[in-house]
Amino acid sequence: MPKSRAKKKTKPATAEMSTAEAAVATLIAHGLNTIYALPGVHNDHLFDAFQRAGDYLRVIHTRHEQGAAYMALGAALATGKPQAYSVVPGPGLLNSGAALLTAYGMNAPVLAIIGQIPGAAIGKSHGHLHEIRDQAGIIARLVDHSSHIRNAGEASVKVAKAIESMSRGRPGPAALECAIDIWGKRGLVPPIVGPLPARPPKIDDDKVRAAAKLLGKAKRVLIVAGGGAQDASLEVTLLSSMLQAPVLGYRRGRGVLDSRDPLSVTLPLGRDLWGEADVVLAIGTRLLNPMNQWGVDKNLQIVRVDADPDEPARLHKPKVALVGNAAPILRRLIDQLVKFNVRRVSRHNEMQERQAKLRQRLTKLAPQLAFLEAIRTELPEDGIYVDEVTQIGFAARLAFPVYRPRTFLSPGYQDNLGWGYATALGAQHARSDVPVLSINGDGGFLYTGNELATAIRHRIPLVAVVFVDGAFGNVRRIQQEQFGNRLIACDLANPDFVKYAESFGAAGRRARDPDELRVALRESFAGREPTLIEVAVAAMPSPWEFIHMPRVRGLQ
Ligand SMILES: Cc1ncc(C[n+]2csc(CCOP(=O)(O)OP(=O)(O)O)c2C)c(N)n1
Ligand SMILES: [Mg+2]
Repeated sequence: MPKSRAKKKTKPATAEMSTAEAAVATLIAHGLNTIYALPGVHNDHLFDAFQRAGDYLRVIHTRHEQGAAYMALGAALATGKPQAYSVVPGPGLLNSGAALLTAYGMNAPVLAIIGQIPGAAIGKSHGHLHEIRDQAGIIARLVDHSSHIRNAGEASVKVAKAIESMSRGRPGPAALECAIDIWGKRGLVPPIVGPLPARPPKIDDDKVRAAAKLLGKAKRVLIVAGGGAQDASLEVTLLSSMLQAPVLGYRRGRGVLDSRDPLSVTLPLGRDLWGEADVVLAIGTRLLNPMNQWGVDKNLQIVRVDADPDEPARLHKPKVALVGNAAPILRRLIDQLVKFNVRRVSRHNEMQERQAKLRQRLTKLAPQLAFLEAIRTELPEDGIYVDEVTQIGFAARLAFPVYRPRTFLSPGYQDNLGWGYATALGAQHARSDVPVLSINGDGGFLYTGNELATAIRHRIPLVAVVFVDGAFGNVRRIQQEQFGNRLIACDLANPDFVKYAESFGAAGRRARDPDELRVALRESFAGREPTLIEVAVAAMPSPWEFIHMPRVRGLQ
C-alpha cells in the first residue's frame, strides 16, 4: 500500500444495529459472558439480542428479580470482576432493590440493566405497564453512576462508561435504563467501545513517606482490613510481618490475612489491640465500628488507605489519608519501610497466647463452633463460604478460619437477611472451579429458596445448609432477654426442607449434629449437584457480647 494512502484518515466505520445489539456487543467486548436476568415485554428486544449472541453471552434466568441481582452480586464478589443483571422496570427494579443496595454498600461492580416504559411517556403518569414515578431519580439514588440510553448510536459508549465507572474511584454498582420502544430501534452505530483505559489516581509519595514514618516509629501498629483490602492480601501479609502488626478483619475483611497466621484477628481481640495501638493502618474500611464503639483519643494516630477521597475524613480526620487502590499504595509503603530499615521483635508467641485465651472465652458459643468446625474440615481451602444473618453466621465472622481472600462472602453493613442463597448461587456459577457453601437460618433461606429451581435449571452445584430452629432465632432471643420473654412475630412454620429441595429435583440430606453434618457435606461436595442439607438445631447462645463491645479509648 502506498504510504500516503496508509496515512489517510478514514472516518470510523459505522454499522446499522439496534440499540440492544450495540449494548450486547459492548458487554461482550468488556469480557462479560453472563447476564443474570428475568425477562419481560419491556426488554424483549434486549433478550432477542442476548439470544442471538449465542455462546458469547449466556443468560441465567431466575425465578425472582432479587435472585438475578443477588446472583450478579455473588458472581462479582467471588471474581472481583464486573457482572450484570437485567430486569423490567418498576416492580422488576424494586424487586432487585435490596441486592442493588447491598452491592452499593459492598462496593461491588454490579451493572443493572433496567427496562423503561415508552420513551415519550416517561414522566407523564399515564399508568403504563410497570410505570414508576421518576425511575431515573430512583436509580440515581441507589448507585453512583446511572444513565438512560436514548438511541442505538449512544448505546455502546453509555454501556462502556457504566462499566468503567464501576471500578473508577470507589468501586460500586451502576445502572442503565432504556425504553421499551428504543431497544429494538435501529440506527447507525459507531465502532463498539471496548474497555476504557483505567485512570488510577496518582499516588502521593509525600503522603506515603509520612505514613511510612508514622508506622516506622510506632510501637504497636494495628492494621484494620476491610472489603477494599481483598485484592491486596499479599501486600497486607507482608506489611503485617514487617511491622509485626496484627490484622483485624471482621466481616468483609476476613481472609485478607490467612487465619492460620497468629497475627490474624477478628473480634474481640481486635478491640483489645485497638485499645493498645499507637498507630492504626486502616485499609479499605469505613472503620465505623472501631471509631464509634471503641473510641479514639489523641494517643491514636490513624493512617487511612481508601479508594474514595471522601471516606477517610467522614468520621474522624486521619493523620494521613492515601487515596487509591490498596495494592499499589501498600507496595509503595512497603518500599519506604524497607528504606527505613524497619525491624520488629516477633509477636508470634504473644499473639498465639492471646488467641488461645480468646478461644477459651469463645467456648460460650460451643454449639455454633462445633458446626463451623465440621464445615471448615470439609470445605476445601479455596472453597467459598457465603454468610447469612443467622447464629452460625455471627459466630463464623468471629471464629471461622479463612485462608484466602474472596473466600468469605459476608454482606457488610446492610446485613440483610435472605441475601445468602441466591448470592451463593451466583458465586458458584461464576466460580465453577471451586465448591461454594451457603449457610442459612430457616428464616433467611426462604427469602430466595425458590432459586433452587434456578440451580436445577442451570445445573449449578451449590451446597446449602439450612439450620432450622423454627424461629427468627435472633429476634426471639432478644425478646426473651430484653423484653421479658414477650414473644412476637418470631416463630416460623417451616416446610420439610429436605422434601422441599427434592421437589425441585435437588438432593436433600438431613444432619442432626456436627458429625452428621460433616458426613453430609462430604457426600454433597462429592456429588456436585444442587444440594440442601437440613440441620435441626436448638436455640443457640448469644454472640452479641463479642460483637458489641464497650469503649476502650477516649474514656477521659
Ligand atoms: C432484610 C432484613 N430483614 C430483617 C432483618 C432482621 N433480622 C435479623 S436476624 C433475623 C432472624 C433470622 O432468622 P434465621 O434466618 O432463622 O436465623 P436464626 O437467628 O434463627 O439463626 C431478622 C428477622 C434483617 N437483618 N434483614
Ligand atoms: Mg432460625
